[in-house]
Amino acid sequence: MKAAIMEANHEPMVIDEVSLKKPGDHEVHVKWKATGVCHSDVSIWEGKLPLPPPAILGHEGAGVVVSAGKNDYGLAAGDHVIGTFVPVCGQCFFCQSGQPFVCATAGDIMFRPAGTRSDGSPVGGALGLATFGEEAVVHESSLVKVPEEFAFDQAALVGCGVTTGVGSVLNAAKVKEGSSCAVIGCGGVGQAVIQGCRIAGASEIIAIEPNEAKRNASLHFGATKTVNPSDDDAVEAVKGMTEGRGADYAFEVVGVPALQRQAYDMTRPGGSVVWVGVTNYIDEVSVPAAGTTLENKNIIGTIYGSAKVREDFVKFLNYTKEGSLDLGSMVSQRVKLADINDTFTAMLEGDVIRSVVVYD
Ligand code: CXF
Ligand code: ZN
Repeated sequence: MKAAIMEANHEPMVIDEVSLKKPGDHEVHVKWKATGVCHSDVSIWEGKLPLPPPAILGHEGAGVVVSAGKNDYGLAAGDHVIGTFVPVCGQCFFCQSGQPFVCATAGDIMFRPAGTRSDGSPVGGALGLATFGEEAVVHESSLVKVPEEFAFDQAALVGCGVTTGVGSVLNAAKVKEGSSCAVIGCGGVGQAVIQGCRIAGASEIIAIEPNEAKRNASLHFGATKTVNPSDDDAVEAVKGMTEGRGADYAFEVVGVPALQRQAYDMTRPGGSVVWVGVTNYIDEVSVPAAGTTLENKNIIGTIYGSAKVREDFVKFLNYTKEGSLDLGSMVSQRVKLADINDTFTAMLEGDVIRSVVVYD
């Protein structure tokens, strides 16, 4: 099968043949039908998130099971699946405590080798999924079976951006109806946060984003007001839109410490600051210690929308059927695998919400 291989950080990925082993027990051979290109793929490519080359990136995929070894989920040829970039073993302390998004097996499975090249050398794979290859042999914990009725390009987005964004609102922050929400960063995940706030019934949704096209898109997804942080001080702007108090909830969806602090500063006393974006590993952020206690500010970190993916993937797909979640408009462009490097350029230039690679 063909795959886009990152041979070195910052270098264009190359399309090459990769052979997969046969699925053993607890493994599943998947033919990906579509994969989103997520900003975390770019972060891995830039060396900001650890994954040594050579490796097949991609972790936002939906596809069809080709064959399966003996497995605990009854997965069999023909099943439609979405990859979960945090595997869910169902057995560990965290899975059993209702927090599968920090499953103890994640570290092992996320760095599984993906396959071998024609010279016999091994190639790694991102987050146990390697969706920038046409096919993959993955661990059973990395897949969620979904109904066949959903389009693959939209189902793929549920594998990362949609679940991260919508889940951070509904599962982590538990946004209340009628509340005010500020969202810093309106890429794919940010727009999903905005949609989540709309679904939760927030009455004010303030989108903070320097890119004009993304600000305009945010209005389509549910933002009630926008702020261009290149023109205006975002903290003052949000306070001005919330009777001077600050927002009930502020989401940081970029992964920059200074913006995490801004989210803190634009949150009202008693409100919740939600850190969705992932910073570089070595970054730290400081907030007022006494102020946090005295103003009763809640700082919430959330990974993967704090989702129970085996329930939430289907729940979010059903929102699209009911019309409350618009996934179609999140797909900015559909491309072939050969165009993968262009999707990185487009993302770095800030022009797209989501590029989706569609496989034959
Ligand atoms: C990230 C979170 C950090 C590890 C890689 C995946 N989430 C979404 O892209
Ligand atoms: Zn992602």
